[in-house]
Amino acid sequence: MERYWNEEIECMPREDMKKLQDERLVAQVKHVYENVKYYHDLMDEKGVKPEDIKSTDDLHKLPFLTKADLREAYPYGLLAKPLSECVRIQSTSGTTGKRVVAFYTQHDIDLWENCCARAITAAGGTDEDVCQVCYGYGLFTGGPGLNGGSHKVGCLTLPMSSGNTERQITFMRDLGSTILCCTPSYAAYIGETLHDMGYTTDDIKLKAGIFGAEPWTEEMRHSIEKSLGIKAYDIYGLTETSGPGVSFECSEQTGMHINEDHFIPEIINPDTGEVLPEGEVGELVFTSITKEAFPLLRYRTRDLCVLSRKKCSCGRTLIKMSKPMGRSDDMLIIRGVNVFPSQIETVLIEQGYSPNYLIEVDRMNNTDTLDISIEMNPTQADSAGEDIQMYEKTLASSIKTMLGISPKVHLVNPKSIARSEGKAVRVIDKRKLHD
Ligand code: DLL
Repeated sequence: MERYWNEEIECMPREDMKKLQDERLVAQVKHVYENVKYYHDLMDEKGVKPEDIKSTDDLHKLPFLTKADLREAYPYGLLAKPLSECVRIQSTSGTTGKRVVAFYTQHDIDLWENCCARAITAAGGTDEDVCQVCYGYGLFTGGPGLNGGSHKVGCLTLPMSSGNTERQITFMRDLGSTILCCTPSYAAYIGETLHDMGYTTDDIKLKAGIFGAEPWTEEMRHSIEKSLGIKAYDIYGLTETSGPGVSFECSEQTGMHINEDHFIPEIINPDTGEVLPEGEVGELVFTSITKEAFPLLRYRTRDLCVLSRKKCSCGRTLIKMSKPMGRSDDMLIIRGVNVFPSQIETVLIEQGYSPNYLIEVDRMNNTDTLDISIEMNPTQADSAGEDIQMYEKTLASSIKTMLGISPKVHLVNPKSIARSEGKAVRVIDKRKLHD
């Protein structure tokens, strides 16, 4: 039986949800216009007044906000509440440029944790569960968000943070953890370590995982589900809109339900800004209609995906977004061809390799080069040189079929590629160093 954290909202008829969004949007635009000079100026520049926004049908009239705006307004320029009412900051893990800092009132923390509680409940979580949270804690939103959601649901919460993987497994076994929250790449590493320590899925009690914060493929999902003996659920979010829990997967696992009572999604053409109809791939844009301290209107996430209002068997009426195919700025353009790391991941897991790989892009004699290091399977490790060359050729040809360009594939020793405890780094683009 499907369980809901807030059935009234999660299964609300579309017309009622639209009415709720209309009211909240009108109030939010007024709040932002009156309290955030930066956005007030953007609206004035575009000639839009709060009175022009009468419902969600007018959303397209508002100006976009981008990461560049957040950097320009750093640190306090987009704050919509006095500091005396703010109780927390979180920040992005970005390594380039200024960090993005998001602010929360107690109301904002509550709504965020409730969104995470919806995700945990959709994954089957109840107050009987033991929830092991191995996302990073601190400025990163993963640990604090799922920790808060887990408390709300009433799970016994293990605030492990990431790292020290053998200790994670010891706790998981000793305390009988039933739900695991971490990045998919760390979940894969935990599964690998479990088996390396001589255990099987019979030695643990896990039943579900709530994995997000980075792109991952269906093939990766199946591989994690098998190695940990669980059902793996996707969860999405970004620091700018609060953190994890903007959307979450249900039992149907065909996309993530967006918490539309808090976040209005749009899909736009990333080049022209034009709003695209449902079903078309484009850049996801969010307007947060309930946040007080850091309410972003029409924030461009740079994540590429598709929205769908197809009826869901779980009973939720919340719109669904597809797994993001990656960020528009993560997409590699190699010899003029668009390449997402996830395409390579699909091929290698399909062919029975582990999801441990590293993509290196460089430029030699004005031509882009693509080198992919992939770990051999332990059974291949003792193969003769010619056999390894044959495996490499087979992989290279499948990847060429997928991408349309030829890579150089290097099979490397098992366990020689660094494992990730948080967001995996799968790409090194050396061309940027020459620019
Ligand atoms: O990654 C928040 C989060 C924590 C989400 C834990 C889920 C679980 P940021 O560090 O600000 O916040 O990074 C946000 O990560 O714009 C996407 O590009 C990517 N991302 C997040 N979730 C997913 C997902 C957190 N499920 C950026 N699938 C977003 C693919 C994801 N990409």
